[in-house]
Amino acid sequence: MTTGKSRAQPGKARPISHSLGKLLGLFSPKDRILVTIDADPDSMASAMALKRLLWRRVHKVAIAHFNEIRRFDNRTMARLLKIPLVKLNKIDSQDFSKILLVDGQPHHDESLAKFKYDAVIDHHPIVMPVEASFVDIRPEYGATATIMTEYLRAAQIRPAKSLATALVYAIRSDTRNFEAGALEKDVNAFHFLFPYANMHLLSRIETAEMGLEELPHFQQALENRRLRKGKIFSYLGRVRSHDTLVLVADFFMKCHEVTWSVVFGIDRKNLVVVIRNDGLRKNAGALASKAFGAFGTAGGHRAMARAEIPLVNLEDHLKDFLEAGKRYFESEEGIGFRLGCSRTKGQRVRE
Ligand SMILES: [Mn+2]
Repeated sequence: MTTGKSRAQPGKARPISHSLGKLLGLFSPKDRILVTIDADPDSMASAMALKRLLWRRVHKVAIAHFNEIRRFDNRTMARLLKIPLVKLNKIDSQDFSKILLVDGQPHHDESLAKFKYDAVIDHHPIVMPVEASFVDIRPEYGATATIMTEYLRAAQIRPAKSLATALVYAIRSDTRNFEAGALEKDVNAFHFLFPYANMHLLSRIETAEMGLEELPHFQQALENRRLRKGKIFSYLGRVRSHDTLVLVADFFMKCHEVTWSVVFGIDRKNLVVVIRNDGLRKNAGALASKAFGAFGTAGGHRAMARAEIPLVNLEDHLKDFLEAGKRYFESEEGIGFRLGCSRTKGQRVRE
């Protein structure tokens, strides 16, 4: 990394203490800083860490997100950790002397691309050059929160409870609880942060998966459930979003007797099927393609799959289709669908 105009250069090990000096060197006490994010746990935590790093070094720091925050865990995180977020379209960038971006790159969204950045700190792969006075992109890190934790450590800052909790959740979230792409650096950052984090806040954020408006769907899912030989089947009728079907399908899998969970529901103009299994010698993706590929889009992985069938393809066969679907999953060999297929307009598409 060089001073002045700098471009991201992957693959070079750069000591954080060196980068810290360069980063802090950008700012003066009169600066009014805008940090733009695509709000998710990693970007929110990274922006908080950046705000902490700049504390008493600049006049003020605002964190602005352009996206709608829909996920309940993210909303709970912002609320419980009191993350001072503002909506990007509600602010005037002219009020700020420097604009920063964390956990993303300008080309990731048009809302970000319109700014000229002073600093970009990120861990996503570099697919095109990123131009800013300061660029620190480390694709070898599982989370930007890990990079920011290293900055805090280099600056000898002990994170407050809410900041540490945010960073811990961000690392867990971006590395899918260390299942995907977790590296020694992410684990090290996690170990450093853990004693400062608040476990009650963390578990509250983690368990906040839904709102009360989902409960009637659960009630219906339980009433409609059919269980045979470890396979559970339910139809929820119309739902607000297919996320509800995922919540219900995952919920059924919590029962230790259940090996397959298949949940049907109607989301806008599609019949949506969410399939889960215990992942033991089963293939949900193959089953979804086989059962539903002829009617709409279907596919997925070994343990999870989804199919979306345009209602127009089923015409007035919805009831028969659901009945056939239930029988299909209940039968041990699989009996296949017998519907008026000649009348359907679907085609086989893999997800
Ligand atoms: Mn990230």
